[in-house]
Amino acid sequence: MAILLFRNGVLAHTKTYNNDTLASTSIMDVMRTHYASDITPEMNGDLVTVAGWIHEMRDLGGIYFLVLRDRSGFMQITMVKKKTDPALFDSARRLSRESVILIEGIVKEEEKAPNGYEIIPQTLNVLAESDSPLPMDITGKVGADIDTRLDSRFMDLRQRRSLAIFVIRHHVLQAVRNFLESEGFLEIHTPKVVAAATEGGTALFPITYFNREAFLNQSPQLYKQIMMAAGFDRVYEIGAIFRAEEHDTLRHLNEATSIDIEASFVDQFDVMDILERLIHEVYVHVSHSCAPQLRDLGVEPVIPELPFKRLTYDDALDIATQQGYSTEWGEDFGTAVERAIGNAVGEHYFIIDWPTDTKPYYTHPYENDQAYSRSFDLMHPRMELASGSQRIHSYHLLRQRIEACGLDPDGFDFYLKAFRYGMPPHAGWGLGTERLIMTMLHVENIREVVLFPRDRRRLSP
Ligand code: AMO
Repeated sequence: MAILLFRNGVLAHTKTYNNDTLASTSIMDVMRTHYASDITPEMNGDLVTVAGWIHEMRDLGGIYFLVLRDRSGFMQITMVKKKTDPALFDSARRLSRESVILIEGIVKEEEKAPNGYEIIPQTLNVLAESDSPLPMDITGKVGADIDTRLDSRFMDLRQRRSLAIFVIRHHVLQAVRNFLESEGFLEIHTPKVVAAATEGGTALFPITYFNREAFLNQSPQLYKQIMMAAGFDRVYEIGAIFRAEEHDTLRHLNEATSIDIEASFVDQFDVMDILERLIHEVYVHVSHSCAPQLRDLGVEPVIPELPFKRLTYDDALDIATQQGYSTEWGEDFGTAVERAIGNAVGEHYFIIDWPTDTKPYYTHPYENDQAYSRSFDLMHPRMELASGSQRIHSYHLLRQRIEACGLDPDGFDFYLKAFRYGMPPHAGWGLGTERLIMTMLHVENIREVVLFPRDRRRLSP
């Protein structure tokens, strides 16, 4: 491994490291002292070491500007020809955009510079040169379609807008964890390679597990329920779910991240209460913690008011009919119907009391009218965000429902077993992380809020 060090623009020396010494020695040589955001005009005269990517360069003949970008922002590096070592000046002018450099320089207060300061370099180390032309423009001058962006995702993610989304995603999940922990939930991790379908037999990705057939998990559903039999009382998981759906839409992925909870000795209304407070908390946390990122995205999330409206399935059906859409009782709502209801309501809302047959086998029917179930969906006006229910905890009823749904109870042995030796009443929900984020940030395409999305056509990068 070789590192080239330029001192005053001249190749000062080349160091060769073996793997053992690389970590300590090379880090010393590339020790950055400041991020862009750490530097202020008041540091006028201070020596700093900054590092990052060359975002832009402007050559005015006698003066050369580099805009250096790091995770925190941009810095203007200014070289006046007459005052700069000619070798350094020339080597700076030969640099290609997006090369990674390290600069030691003096901070100079400068009103006209973007942050009120510029850096006058004393040394410049080229740590990694970038090829050109670049696979896409990230300065915002030339737009790129989503496929071009995803094909070179590492480069696309260098854009402020992309970075902002993932900083916010980090904060969303931090808020989720803090909130659920404050409500007594324990974080768990369940298997992603499984033997049985969770949500019914469709939409499974089969894989070969040694010489047996296995599947990628569609949801932690069965395992989070088993954890209720284990007496863990309140659990949550943030993890990958895999859906082999053929959809090629702006709100479906084949690999998504689900936030799942399950809680014992509660009913569906208790977990709805947790869900709406969690959504509220996430919006508050992001509004407070992510002001610069929200500015980069040009959005101001409106914190939803509590409690959320609750429509029954039958109410929702009436609204759809009033809007000119007909849905048969017992059918799920299609996209257009969902939109029409969402437009009529105009804010987050729940649809409760779904027909039992539209929901999965584990959903508890109402005791007094088995055609309806103790179930709910949480809706944003644009789309469904979460679904959940009171679960069946009786072994016999669950077996019956599995059979009634046309599934073979023998395939669910490991799950059903947990219901035979003391399963408490329980309820829970699954919330799509990507849908929560895309609706909060007014992002059109779900692929934008996933680092490396998996959809019908995309398996790489
Ligand atoms: P459901 O299948 O409704 O319920 O999934 C829950 C939530 O996960 C998100 N989601 C998806 N997001 C993007 N692309 C997909 N293909 C996709 N599929 C699902 C949605 C959805 O509302 N086991 C139940 C949950 C429960 O009852 O606890 C379940 O998986 O936001």
